[in-house]
Amino acid sequence: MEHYYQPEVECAPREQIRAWQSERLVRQVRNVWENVPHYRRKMEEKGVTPDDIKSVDDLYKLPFVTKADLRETYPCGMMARPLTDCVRVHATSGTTGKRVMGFYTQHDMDLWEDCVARAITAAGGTSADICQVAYGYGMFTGGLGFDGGSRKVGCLTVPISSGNTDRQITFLRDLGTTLLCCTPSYAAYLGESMKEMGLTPDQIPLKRGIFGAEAWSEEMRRDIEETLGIKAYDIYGLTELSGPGVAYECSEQSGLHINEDHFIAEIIDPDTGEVLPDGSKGELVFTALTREAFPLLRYRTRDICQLKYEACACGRTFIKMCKPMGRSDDMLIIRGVNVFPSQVETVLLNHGYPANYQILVDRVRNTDTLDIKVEMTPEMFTDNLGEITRRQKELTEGLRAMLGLTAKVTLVAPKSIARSEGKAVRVIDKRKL
Ligand code: DLL
Repeated sequence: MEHYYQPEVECAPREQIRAWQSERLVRQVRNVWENVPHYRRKMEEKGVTPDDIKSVDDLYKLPFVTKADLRETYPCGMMARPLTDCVRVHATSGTTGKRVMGFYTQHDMDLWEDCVARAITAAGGTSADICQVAYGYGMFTGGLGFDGGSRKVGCLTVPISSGNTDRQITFLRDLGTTLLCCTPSYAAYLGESMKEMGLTPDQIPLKRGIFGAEAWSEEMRRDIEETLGIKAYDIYGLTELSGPGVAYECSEQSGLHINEDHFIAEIIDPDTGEVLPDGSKGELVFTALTREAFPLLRYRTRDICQLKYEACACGRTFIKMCKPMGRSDDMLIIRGVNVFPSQVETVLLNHGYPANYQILVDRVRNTDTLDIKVEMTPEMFTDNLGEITRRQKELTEGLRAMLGLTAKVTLVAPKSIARSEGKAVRVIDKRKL
């Protein structure tokens, strides 16, 4: 039994979706040309005018928007509406010095919440669900984005926000929460904490979870599903394009349907900017077709991804993106080798280490060092040094096979690496300091 929130859109014929996209693109390009001087300048530099854009086929003619454009025009320079027309602003944390703000009219809020409602419904959520929103509320888009979507579906919405694990578990049990929304790393942590309290999956009322805002592997999905006794679905989005709900998983759990009536996705070569053929791996670029206040065209996300064009068994006709494989700017270059944190995570999970880990990179006497701290779970904890050395060696071998690099692996006691309630901090690169 498949669930849809807006079947007339989510399952529309491909030609219809393309027609919507072309019509909306033409309108949006004109809107941006008339209202966003920075982008108009970029178009003029490229020799493009709105008359050159007649359909989706002309998209490639438009200039990209990058984080640098957002910085240059911070905070309001890419807006197409005055602040007085807006009802909401969200922002990224800006811990890396790259704060981004996004603005919304009431219309933008409505469409964004529809996207999140589609995601909740695709994950099997209905008005009978009790939805605990454990993403952070506030400037981060996770909490309030899910809040809006959950209320649209008609779920009883629990706006608990992130953190305070004991309180999360108390509400979850007292209310009988059936749907949990938070980052995957926090879901794993909640699962671990409940296991320690002696709760088995059948004693946990949860049925499903929608987790996103950071990369997580299939191995991590299996682990969360087992500990919490749920089905775990992925959701993708970014502040620049509204927040959660740009793409969402359905019952097939094999890629995330892109809300193509609102966003056009492209895959480009991150080095040359060239659009790559269907099915290639590269940088994901989005064009926002319906946003009024902050309409970005061809926005470079820095996320490395692949698009899937095959028909989906769920009946939705929107194309799918695979789980993002990392960010082009998250990629570490260690002793000349490209390393994505997700590759390290896959090796650890394949070797049975579902808990926390941290990647530390430094440079000693002009040579990069790679140290990986891996937490043991309470069940695997031992103080037998011989056994620890054997396991560390085994992991070092596994990592060498995956990365082509030798890492120094240290197994550490359960819960000795600090937990994050939002996005996990997995990499500490001291070379940049
Ligand atoms: O993380 C919005 C969001 C909130 C998505 C809640 C899903 C759930 P930002 O803080 O602007 O927005 O971060 C956006 O996070 O470019 C990706 O690199 C990463 N990201 C988001 N979702 C996923 C995901 C929110 N499902 C950046 N898998 C994006 C992998 C993700 N990475």
